[in-house]
Amino acid sequence: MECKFVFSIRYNHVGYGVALPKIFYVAAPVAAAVSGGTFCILDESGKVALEGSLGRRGECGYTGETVFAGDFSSLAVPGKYRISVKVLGEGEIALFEGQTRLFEISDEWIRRQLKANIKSFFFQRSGVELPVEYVGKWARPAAHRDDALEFHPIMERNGVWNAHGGWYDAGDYGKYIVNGGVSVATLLLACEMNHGDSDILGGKSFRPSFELPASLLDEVRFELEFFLRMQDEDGGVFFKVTPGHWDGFVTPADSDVMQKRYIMGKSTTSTLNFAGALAQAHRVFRAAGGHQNKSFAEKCLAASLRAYRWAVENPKADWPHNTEGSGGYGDEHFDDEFFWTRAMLYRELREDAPLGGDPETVLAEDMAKNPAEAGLSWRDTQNMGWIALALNDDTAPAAVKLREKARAEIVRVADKILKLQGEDAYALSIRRFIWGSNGEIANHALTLLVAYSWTHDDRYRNGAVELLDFIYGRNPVDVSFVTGSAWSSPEHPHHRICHSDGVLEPFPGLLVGGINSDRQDMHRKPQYPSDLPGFSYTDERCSFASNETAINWNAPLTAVLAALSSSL
Ligand code: 9MR
Repeated sequence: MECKFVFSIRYNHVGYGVALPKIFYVAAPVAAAVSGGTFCILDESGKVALEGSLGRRGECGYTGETVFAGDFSSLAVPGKYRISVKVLGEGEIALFEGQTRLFEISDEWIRRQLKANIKSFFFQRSGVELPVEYVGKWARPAAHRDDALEFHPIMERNGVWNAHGGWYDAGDYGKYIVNGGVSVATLLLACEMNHGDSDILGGKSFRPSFELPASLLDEVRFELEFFLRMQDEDGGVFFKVTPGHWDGFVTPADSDVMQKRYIMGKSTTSTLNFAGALAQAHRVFRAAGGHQNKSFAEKCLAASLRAYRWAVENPKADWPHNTEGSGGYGDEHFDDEFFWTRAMLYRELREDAPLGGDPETVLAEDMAKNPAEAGLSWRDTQNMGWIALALNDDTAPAAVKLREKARAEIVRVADKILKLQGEDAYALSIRRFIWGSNGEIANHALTLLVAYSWTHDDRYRNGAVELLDFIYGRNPVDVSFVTGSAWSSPEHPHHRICHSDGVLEPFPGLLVGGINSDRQDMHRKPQYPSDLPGFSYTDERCSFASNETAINWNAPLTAVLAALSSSL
């Protein structure tokens, strides 16, 4: 199939930060004999604000393009601008002339997107009414109360269980502890990081500054209350709440009438996702101050400890192999989840953490077994452990030693990310477009900003900004991947609520999975624009492999925007 893109200007469709890097690309067909090019930045009235020339960045294997770059970082006057380019061939013949739409130079757009992103979690709430004063035309009645669910037949267990609340995972109506755990933990990290590096315990800073129905901390608590309900009497944590069969594109209220929902499974991974997230919640809620937060923090820590003990006694409890009505989130490697939990418990309890041995020795073994990755994922969670230790402000010598080691490890992967970005035409650090590639990209940006939080090395922050540029439009498919963020944003995400609520536009602030060269949805006949891997995205409801939204992709984006906005 011929690629529909010929020459294209690829840029951040939303905006660029005032004092941050401002780089755009021009993608040309490889066959075009480009000799160079020039650009100018025009302000809203068409006046030239800056002029420059294009430099060759390199060939892009996954799109079949040659990519050129223009840099207008020195333009630091807030306002609305467009880019105008002229690409030249041999003999100075113009091969292409074009202009972009208007975009912003401001810091405000970063805060605006942060707010939208936080609010998208409110939109994902299950079991409660979303009133019109908070969500306008997207209001919906309470459904899926889930307060007296039977156990799925595979569990062979009688009785009912209250699993009220929590976020829907994605475009489906399932609620999962694996994935919910890494998502809520990432948002807790956003609270920690937004507080500035001298005081990493925070979360409070969101309260006065965001005119949301709930602050980020309140939103996080909504999920954590659901988590607490998912803990069994013996300390183990149920795996998921699932409808009996996959829902159609119906509202939560209709799904409630049409389908029975169940509690399903209890695994080592779900129990450790819970334990890791709740130990971190102890830190964040205690630091938020106030009697209520403090007693909630204590409750979280006690629940975390009970869960950890269960996991130690049940170190190989498998995930429920049933995907008749919800996703699998199957993971057979538990070392990373153990490390995550132990690091979090150590940060809260120091030497008293019941890690089955001297905590420093146990953690040193965990570190050796679980090298950091460029980013977190629902499956590979060890970075949570590394980050907890790296951000530990404990001045005890053992904690300082672990902190230094963790910081060096995070800097190692951050440097690797930068190197990979430097070698890629679109400044990406991923080497394959998987399901949820935007989540992976956001997670790499988060690693860079974690490294930035103590190094203050601008290269890390700049790398993160370039990854954000990709998410907001500087990509092969010319899409700003967050709903409602720009003219090019997804309009038809694979999301049951968005497609059944009778509102034309999807709720704003939802990050979709993005380019996915595995295209697991081909049987649904999506119209991908080209066969090349870099064009594996389509804004169609049927494309669950490229156009779904999920909490574990939104969470790192929230954390990145939170960390970035607090660094400005
Ligand atoms: O994000 C998950 C991805 O890594 C897996 O490859 C995929 C298939 O198992 O599932 C994705 O997660 C989905 C989950 O199973 C159910 N809710 C929607 C999630 C996002 O598509």
